Amino acid sequence: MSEDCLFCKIAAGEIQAKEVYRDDQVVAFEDINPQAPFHFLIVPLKHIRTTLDLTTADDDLIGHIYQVAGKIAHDLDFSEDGFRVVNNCNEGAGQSVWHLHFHLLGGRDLTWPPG
Ligand code: IU
Repeated sequence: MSEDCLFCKIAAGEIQAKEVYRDDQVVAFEDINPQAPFHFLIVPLKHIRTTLDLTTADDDLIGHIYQVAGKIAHDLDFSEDGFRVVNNCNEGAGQSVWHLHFHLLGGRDLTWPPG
């Protein structure tokens, strides 16, 4: 756990979030500023600052995150209409919280390319 990291505190249960999924590797919760009818953040319990800090030791974790994304979309019944998994890496791409997270978006038409 990293001191003063919001998502570490949510992962540790010290700050409440509207959780939709949790296991021994990740927690997923509603984004506080949703950009789609379904907008969740899938966050590893382990503190990783950005995508650039991943190592081969995290390969299974990243695979697991994608599997969890599909499970949430399926369980909440928006998988068939389409969904998107997004990771913003560094400020230029819009990263604002410095703990690795994946946005899971669905429930509306998602345009391409993203802004
Ligand atoms: P970003 O890719 O780092 O910009 O995503 C951070 C997300 O975290 C963003 O969509 C925020 O709305 C969201 N968020 C949140 O859900 N709860 C919070 O307390 C804070 C940010 I601060």
